[in-house]
Order: sequence, then C-alpha cells, then structure tokens
Amino acid sequence: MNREEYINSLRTDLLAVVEEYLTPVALRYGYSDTPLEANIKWRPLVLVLGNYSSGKSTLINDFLGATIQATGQAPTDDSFTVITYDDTAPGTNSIRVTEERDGQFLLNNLEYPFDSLKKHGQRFVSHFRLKKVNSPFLKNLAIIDTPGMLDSIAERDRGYNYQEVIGDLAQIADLVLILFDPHKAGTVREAHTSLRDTLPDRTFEDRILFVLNRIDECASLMDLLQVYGTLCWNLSQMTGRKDIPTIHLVYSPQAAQASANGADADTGFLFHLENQREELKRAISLAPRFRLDHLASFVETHGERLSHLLEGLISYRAHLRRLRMKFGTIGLLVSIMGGAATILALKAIDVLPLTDPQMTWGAGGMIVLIFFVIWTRVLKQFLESRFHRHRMKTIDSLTPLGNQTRLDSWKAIRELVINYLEKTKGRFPLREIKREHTGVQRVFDKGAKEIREALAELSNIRDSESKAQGEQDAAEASPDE
Ligand SMILES: Nc1nc2c(ncn2[C@@H]2O[C@H](COP(=O)(O)OP(=O)(O)OP(=O)(O)O)[C@@H](O)[C@H]2O)c(=O)[nH]1
Ligand SMILES: [Mg+2]
Repeated sequence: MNREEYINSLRTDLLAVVEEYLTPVALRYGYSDTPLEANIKWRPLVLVLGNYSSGKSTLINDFLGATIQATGQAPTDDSFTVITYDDTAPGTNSIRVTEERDGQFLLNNLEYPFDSLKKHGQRFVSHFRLKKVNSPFLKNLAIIDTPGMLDSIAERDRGYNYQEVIGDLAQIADLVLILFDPHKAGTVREAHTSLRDTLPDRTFEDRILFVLNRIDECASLMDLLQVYGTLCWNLSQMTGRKDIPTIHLVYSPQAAQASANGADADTGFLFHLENQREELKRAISLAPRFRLDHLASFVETHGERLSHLLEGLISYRAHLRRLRMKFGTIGLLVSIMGGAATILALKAIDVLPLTDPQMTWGAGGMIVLIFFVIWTRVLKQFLESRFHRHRMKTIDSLTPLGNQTRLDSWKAIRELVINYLEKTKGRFPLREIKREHTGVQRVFDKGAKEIREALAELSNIRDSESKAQGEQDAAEASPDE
C-alpha cells in the first residue's frame, strides 16, 4: 500500500469511528447540532487570518498564480471566500475562477463542511462565498481568505459575530495562517481578541503559523528587527505565552516592486530572507499531513469530552442509587419498627385482640407494608428532589477534576450535563448511557492510540520513500559508480 492509499484508508477508518461512536452521542446530548464527521470529511483546509491590508489576498494570489482575490490598501474585502480546486476544469494554462457560488449554496450543500455556520445569520451568509479555481496549488487543499481584522478606531458593526465565525472556521481548518504587517505589528484589537480568547479554545497551537508580511516596507534591517521585536512582544501579550513561536518573514516581490520604497531605503536584507516565502509555501502544502494530526486530535478531544459528559451522568445516577439504597434500608427498618410498635400498642389497648400468631404476623406484615408504602411515596419524592437540587449546586464534584485536561473537558460539557439532568431529573436509561460510554471510552483510549501509532508508521513510510527517492537521485547523478 502506498502512502496515498494509506492516508485514505486511515481517514476512512477514522470517519467511520467518529460516525458510529461519537456522532450519535454528540447529537443526543446537544454537544453538536451537526454530525461531527461533517467537519472533517472535506478536503484539507487552510484558513488565512490577519489584520486588514496585511497582504492576505496578495499572498493567496501569489500562491495560486493568478489574481483571484481583490487587493488594495484600504480594508478591501469584507467577505469570507472559500477557494477550492475545480476537478472538472483542469489545465494550468490560464488560471482563473471557473465557478462562483454564494453563501446560501455553501451552507446548504452537504458536500461542504460549513453546515455549522448557519447559525451566524443572514448578514454572514451574504459575506460568505465560494470560488472554484483551476490552480494546481489547490489540488490537495482549499484556502479560506477572510476579511481583515480591524482595530478599535475603525471597528464597525459587521452585522455578525466575527470572532465566533473565525472560531468555527478555525475548528474546521487544518492549518491557520495569521498575517501581520510592519505598520500594525500586533496592535489590532480584533487580532488580540482572536488570539487571546477565540482561537485557543477552538484550535491547537501547532496548527497556527504566524507570518510577518510586507517586510520589504521596512526601511532597513534595524527597522525590521524593531518591528519583529514589537510583534514578538505583542504576541506574547496576546497569547500569554513566554516562548516566541516561529514567525515567517515574507513579502510579495510583485507588490514590493509596485510600491518600491524610497531611494534611501536599505533593503539589502531582503536578499537573505528570500527563502522564507518558499518555506511558507511548503508548510502550507503540507496541510494534508496536518489533516491526519488534526483528525487524531479531533477524535481525542471530542472523545474525551463526550466520555466526560457520560461519566457525569453515570456518576449522578450512582449517587442517586446510593441514596435510594440508604433510604430504602432505613425505610424498611422504620417500617418494621413502626409495624411492631403499632401491633403492640393495638394489643395493649385491646383494639386488636389477636390470639392466632399467624393472624398477628399477617396484620404486622400489612402494617409494615403500609408504613413502607407511605415512606417511599411521600418521603422518596421529597428526598430525591432535595438530592437533585443539592447535586445541581455541587455539580462540579460529580466527577474528579484532578488535572488541567479534566478541567478543560469539564468546562466544555458542564452546561450540557446540567441541561440534561434538569430536563430528565435523573430519569434516563442508565444501561444505554453505560453502553454509549463504553463505546466512546474505547474510541478515546484505544482509537486515539492506534491513530498515533498509524501516524508514526506513516512517517516511516514517508522516510523510507524519501530515502528511496534520495538513493535513486544519487544513482542517477553518478551512473558510472
Ligand atoms: N510593499 C508591499 N505591499 C504589499 C505586500 N503584500 C501586499 N501588499 C499591498 O498591500 C495592500 C493590501 O494587500 P491585500 O492583499 O489587499 O491585503 P488584505 O490583507 O487582503 O486586505 P483586506 O482584505 O482588506 O483585509 C495592497 O495594495 C497590496 O498591493 C508586500 O509584500 N509588500
Ligand atoms: Mg483581502
């Protein structure tokens, strides 16, 4: 089996696991409105975010090899554009848009993974569109160009929740590019909010690439270093991390030429940074590989959360069962004692002159039963609703939350547990939930481990392939040896 087939079979297996074990649970308990696999079954996806005019569209055009997206100095494009390959119109002679569709089509066509974005409303729909382009760069991936992030001065009502939209897109994307430019190196407010609040919840740090674009506009190497330093400082403020992530330093030669710096600009340093653009392009073209990592993380994260959710419900019932046992035992003892006392009292005052022991036992049994029924009917309801109220107040002690991972997964499903318990008041089919829990837990424990092993195996296939390729290249280079 070659690498391509292996990746495909791995993907198919993963999707089947998600569809069979995770999606039914996610839909039943309101964890997701759409089947989980809908988010991951499309092609590898690269999301391009960044400040307005940071050069997102110019960079995308450069990669595609044609002017597909509009560019300009002022905030130019206020739409989210999904750019994907057109399989029906191959040929690279003239790269162009072969088909354009609107947001309505994108959101309602099940071939695309954007069903979950419907909730953002009509204003968002009118700012969402699809372009099919016959560029070879798109053969294995799709790109989303986004409206630039704005700062507090220029901020205006977008008519939809921008942060939420990019959060949802980041969740679907396999790779997120965040672009800055020297003029606003990390000082834009929406970029702050996204990096601090929205993205960490929805994506994984290793799937984010930071880019400082338009570096040709730095007047000298010193200027660039200053901008770089400012961006690093701002990034650490935004992400709360001490370590500085890799920042790709790039620029567009065509755009640079068009807006050539003044004669006194000392841009010789650009020569040494020439390769970074190609590196970035290579990193993006690796998106299909990120997709497998993404799928593994996807299964792990959702498996863990759903398992935690079911664990919470099972724990609730375990507590309730303990209460019922205790309450039942006490009730029985009280009833026996009450029954015996009643018989004795009735005998003592001669109301019940029972001489036959069988009759005495029978009457005793009846009275115990009456006591027990009253006990369970009247008190049980009272105690159980008290138990429910108490559990709702101490909901965080339902499952152990010993480490950060547990805290994180609990945070993601806490409201769902509360909602479900409030709705059912604890009356739900426990056996079914236990069965679901076993399935989800198996996916989390074993499935995720197997995926990671498969990924390691995949990198071996990759290594041996590139080694074989290297040997072949070497043999071709020196045929005499
Ligand atoms: N000098 C120089 N100019 C650039 C570079 N990249 C883009 N530009 C120019 O910067 C301006 C903004 O570029 P766009 O690609 O439209 O930026 P954007 O991030 O897509 O902007 P919005 O869609 O409005 O958020 C355009 O006039 C580009 O020609 C670059 O690397 N160097
Ligand atoms: Mg743009």
